[in-house]
Amino acid sequence: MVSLHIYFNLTLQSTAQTCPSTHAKCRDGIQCFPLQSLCDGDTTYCRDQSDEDPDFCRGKG
Ligand SMILES: [Ca+2]
Repeated sequence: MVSLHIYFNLTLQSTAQTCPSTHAKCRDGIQCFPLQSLCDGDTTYCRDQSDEDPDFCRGKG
């Protein structure tokens, strides 16, 4: 399990990328989500659902 964890971290780093200006990066640092998907209840774009973070989305909409 330890080796899997290391592999996962290396994969995160090697696939790190910038997002288009119309997108923001999910908290996992890999996926990008369209800004219009922020706090819309749809978790399609971020596996970690960071675009639906309750603390961030509270007070929006
Ligand atoms: Ca969303």
